[in-house]
Amino acid sequence: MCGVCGCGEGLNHSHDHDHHEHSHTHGHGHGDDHDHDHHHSHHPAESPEHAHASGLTPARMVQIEQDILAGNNRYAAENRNYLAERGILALNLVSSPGSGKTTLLTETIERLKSQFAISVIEGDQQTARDAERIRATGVKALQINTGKGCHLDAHRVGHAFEHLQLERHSLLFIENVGNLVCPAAFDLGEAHKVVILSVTEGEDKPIKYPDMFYAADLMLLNKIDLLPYLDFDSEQCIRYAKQVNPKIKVLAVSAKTGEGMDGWLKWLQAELTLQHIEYA
Ligand SMILES: Nc1nc2c(ncn2[C@@H]2O[C@H](COP(=O)(O)OP(=O)(O)OP(=O)(O)O)[C@@H](O)[C@H]2O)c(=O)[nH]1
Ligand SMILES: [Mg+2]
Repeated sequence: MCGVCGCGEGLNHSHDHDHHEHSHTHGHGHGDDHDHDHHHSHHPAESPEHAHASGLTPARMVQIEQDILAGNNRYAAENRNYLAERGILALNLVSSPGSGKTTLLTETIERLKSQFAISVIEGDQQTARDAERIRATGVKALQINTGKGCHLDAHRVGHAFEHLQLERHSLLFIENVGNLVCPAAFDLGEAHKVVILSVTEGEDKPIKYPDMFYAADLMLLNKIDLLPYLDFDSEQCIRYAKQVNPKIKVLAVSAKTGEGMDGWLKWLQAELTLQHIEYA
């Protein structure tokens, strides 16, 4: 199970390795379309096998949760170094299912692909549908299927870096599993978490799922083309988001009509400039 929320990661999670420090070729046994040598070494306590719930005291569960997150943080630090050494900007896109992450990505890629090298890591419980949607734009994408898992973790994302053979000075999008809870706790080594909230979800989501909005630096309020048909209160939603995270930046967009995309692209370009990733 996932040691953070108890929602089931690891029930089907057959890591086929032991826990000694070693470089390795790694098969996750999840249907990922990769199996490659990797820059990570293994850390003890990084695997969900450590989180069998049955018969454990609450104190032991808390310890397990802390161990899992500490293990993840070590991999995330390795990922961050890997990205920094190569001048790669990585963004972790998080949201509930169906908010429009993949649609926003394909629209963004179409607008930027002639200017920057772009790669995408797609996290979903099942299917390679999103990676196929991304590949249709002509950029490299790797699907990670998490099975029962409810979030991407830094270890698996690190493997994906090598499989994708990320270009120096490029842009990497990581689309996380649709889930407003667990991905908040798992640092992947990204520069920023970007939370996408669609207007069909209700304006109260930032206060109901505060960890995610606290962890994100940018909130994209998507599907604004639907506002005329809804009683969604955008201003209240933004107030709630800033109540949880006063520093969060908010941009309203429609991935469908393209409204607001300029603001998002401007934000991206500022971040790319910070990483010294210049236009081609
Ligand atoms: N009206 C409208 N529909 C949108 C917009 N963006 C996405 N959609 C639709 O929303 C649905 C879900 O979009 P996806 O891009 O698959 O959402 P997702 O967040 O990637 O979904 P998961 O990966 O399953 O979590 C699709 O039917 C899209 O066409 C938008 O801006 N406006
Ligand atoms: Mg998607």
